[in-house]
Amino acid sequence: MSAKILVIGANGQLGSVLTKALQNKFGLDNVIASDIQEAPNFYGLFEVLDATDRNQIQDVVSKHTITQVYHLAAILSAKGEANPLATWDINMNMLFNVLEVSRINGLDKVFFPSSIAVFGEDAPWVNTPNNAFLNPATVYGMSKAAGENWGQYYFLKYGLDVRSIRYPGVIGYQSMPGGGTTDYAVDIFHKAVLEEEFSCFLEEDTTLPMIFMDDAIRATLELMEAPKENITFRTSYNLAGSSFSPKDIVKEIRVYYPDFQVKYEPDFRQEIASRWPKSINDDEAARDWGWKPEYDLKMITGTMIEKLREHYGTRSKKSIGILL
Ligand code: AKB
Repeated sequence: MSAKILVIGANGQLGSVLTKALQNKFGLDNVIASDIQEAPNFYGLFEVLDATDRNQIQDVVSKHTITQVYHLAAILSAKGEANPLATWDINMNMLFNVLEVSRINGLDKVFFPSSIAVFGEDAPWVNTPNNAFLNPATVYGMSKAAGENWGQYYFLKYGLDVRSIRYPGVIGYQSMPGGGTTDYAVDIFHKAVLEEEFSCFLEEDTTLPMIFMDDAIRATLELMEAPKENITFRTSYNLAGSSFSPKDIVKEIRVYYPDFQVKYEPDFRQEIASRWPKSINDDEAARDWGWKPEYDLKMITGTMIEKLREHYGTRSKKSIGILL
């Protein structure tokens, strides 16, 4: 039987791009996108779905004879701190609903995104290993660490094939992030191309693990394609792209926009970022399913600027560089 895929959280930063990639791979009729409201100009099959309601997930799974779920809906690290108990409730209940519906309906595979937010002060900050101690300091990080263990539990107890990646901050031109601590790293490119000053909510030398959207999508598809017996981590896989700070990005952007201005106005998100790793060791992902990132900061910067110039239709006189 061919795969019938349900994407939950299809309007999000990762979900919107992953949905297109899945449509290309499995065919338009085999991917059902869902979110709490339909995105404008969405192309394909869409269901309005509130994942905190288990019956709604069950109805969509039955209606479309779903065989795989990619559950991407979550409240992220920064937004989650505004209402910790509600964040825990929503993130955990959505996951329980997905796991239970998947178990009851005998689904083939489930994808659950985790995050570098699972790490806290007691994990090594550099080259953080897959099995480092997890003591997250945000509710989002706590919900991801707990979620990883629930995924493993459903695999061990029920044989449900749950797979997971710990994403770094994702940088892409296709969509905007919302509510995360790494969001600045997308916003900064938009401001550069629009030739506006950028106000950065992190300090200039805050190095964090990041990954380009195309790498993040490829990693997800590669993990989900890998033979079941290769998956030795049933909690989640570390995933590295490239690590850099706001200052590093600004330096690369100034190759194209020498007058680009940034002011640093750190807020509560600085404290979140300060407890996250600076770089990630992803040897297990490389070993088990052949993971290898392609994009470094130079390539990310070049691609972001090229694509955002196309998007905004700007060809600034002040900017220089290979893309003009
Ligand atoms: C966030 O900043 O909360 C997310 C993440 C790293 O999981 N982008």
